[in-house]
Amino acid sequence: FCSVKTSGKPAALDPNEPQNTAIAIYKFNKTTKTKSSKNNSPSELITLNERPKADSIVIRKRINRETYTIPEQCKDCPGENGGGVSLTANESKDLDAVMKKEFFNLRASDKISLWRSIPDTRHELCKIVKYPDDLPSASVVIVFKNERWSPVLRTVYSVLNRSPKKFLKEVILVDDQSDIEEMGQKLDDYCEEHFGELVRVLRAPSRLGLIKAKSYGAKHATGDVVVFLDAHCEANTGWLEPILARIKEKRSAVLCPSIDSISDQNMAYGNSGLGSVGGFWWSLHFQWIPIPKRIRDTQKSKIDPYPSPTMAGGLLAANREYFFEIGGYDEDMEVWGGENLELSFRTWMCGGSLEFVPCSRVGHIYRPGHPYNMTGAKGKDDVHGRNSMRLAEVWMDEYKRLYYVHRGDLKGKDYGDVEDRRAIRTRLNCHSFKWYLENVFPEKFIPDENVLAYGEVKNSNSHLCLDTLGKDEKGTIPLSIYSCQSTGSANQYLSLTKDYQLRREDGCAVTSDSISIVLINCNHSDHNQTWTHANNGTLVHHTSNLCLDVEGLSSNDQIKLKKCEPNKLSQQWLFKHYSK
Ligand code: UD2
Ligand code: MN
Repeated sequence: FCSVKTSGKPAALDPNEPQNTAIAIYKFNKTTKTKSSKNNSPSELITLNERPKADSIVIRKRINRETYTIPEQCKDCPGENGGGVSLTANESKDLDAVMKKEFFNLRASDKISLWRSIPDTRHELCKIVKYPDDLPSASVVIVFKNERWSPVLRTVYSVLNRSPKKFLKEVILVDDQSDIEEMGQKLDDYCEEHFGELVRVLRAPSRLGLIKAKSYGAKHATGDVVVFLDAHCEANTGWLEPILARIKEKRSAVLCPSIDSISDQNMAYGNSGLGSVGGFWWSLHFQWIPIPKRIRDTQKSKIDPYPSPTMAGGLLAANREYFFEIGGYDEDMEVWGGENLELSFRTWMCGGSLEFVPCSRVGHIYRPGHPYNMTGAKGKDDVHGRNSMRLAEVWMDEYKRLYYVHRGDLKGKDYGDVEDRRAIRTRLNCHSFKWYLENVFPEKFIPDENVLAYGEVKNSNSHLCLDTLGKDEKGTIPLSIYSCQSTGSANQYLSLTKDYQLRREDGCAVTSDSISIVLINCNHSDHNQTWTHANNGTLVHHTSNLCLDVEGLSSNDQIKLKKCEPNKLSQQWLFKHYSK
């Protein structure tokens, strides 16, 4: 089918321009139908033959923002007050297929009102703060690729209905070439009818990937502050004012609301508390960590914004001009990943600050996968790898070596041109990454600095090395053995610290049964985590007084503790590097 909107004039970007319409042509070719399309549920998939042009933004009837009224909430609907939703047996039919495709429970989401109530998860103190009347205005930019109707519209409603009208300039939806019919013309029509000028829908000229799509949205924004949200969020009561107030106070503060969780299983809204900051793994993945005491100590009140070394990436706000002054996003990063650490490092290194705002709360559906293709033109199937390589090469100085410990395979690979990005460092006279580590993130463990020994740990009498066998960095993981990889491998890279931890990044070796070894979260006060590397080569676990021993073991086995015997070759170990 085909739907055409016409106007005498090309689209104008200026929302103050009193034009009502712009050309937007969509030709849809139905090619696939999913099962659920039979009962007219919003799961129909189509292939779009031709996209509307980049700037064919639908400028709508000038509905005065004052005429937008908050719809009544549906008191008896499922999911109210942030509750989880249960499905009937019939509704749960083929739910697995839905979960596999969407990576969250779309059926549950579709049962919930687009404008539902959620618990106010703010700390009590937040509720009595009085914010100034003259805060800067905000443009909320929401990018989406293959996101579904109900979570996207619920994001929009939550923003419109929980932001003071006078501070909300606009909501900009950027469609990054979604393959979902309802997110085309139907979305435009719905927004036009319900929100008027408050919500603009932009169509990406080509698949941009989330990083460029955010940039694209921000470039079209007109508010003083740009706020990015993912397209499956719910903004909570009073979420906007504390952000705007802090930016008014400090122009160079890049701010993140506290991210509450919305269950991917049943859409229950959960309070994530006040306890975290962002960190990173040397593999350049994001990590949540508890707020270090050093940071807590700087807060006068526990509801004050507090510094965080990094951000998760999705939910953030910045003075719009400042955001572009410090370099916006790296537009050669593709699809997904890396931009959050890049912006975090850059903000800190170039004179700004990255802060979490406890009184601003926004829920987000964490999904275990992506409902879109993750292939980039340059980064192919490893867009995170290439994006991270760009950020390491530009921002991490000599510490990029630690990324390449994880990604030795990327060494020498093409990561595109980064001269423009390096020019930002020169232009803004930014600090070094070493400065960042020392001043912004002193808790970050550097595996090869200030330690007794590091690198692969080889048994003297065999070709076997200690190895984490590719297990994730998070949680408890067994410590095993595997043939030594002469080219180096992050799985075999351990450190012996000056306070006697045998560790791999944040995982420290312990035993619970005096036989097998696991890596658990490092804790300096846990004596179970201390080891001695004796002159005879043994690795002695302090509390059990037993030694690591490969006797009788082969590749892939978990390493064992045995009674220490001097001169027993299977108990003798050699680190690749010893500090002088
Ligand atoms: C997290 C961030 C996300 C981004 C990402 C790293 C949170 C809550 N989310 O991943 O914002 O920083 O880490 O890059 O911190 N999208 C597009 N085009 C694409 C791909 C995605 O527009 O090609 C949209 C997508 O529909 C969604 C947003 O970008 O609205 C973020 O994607 P996600 O939700 O899949 O990312 P997430 O939460 O896993
Ligand atoms: Mn997300």
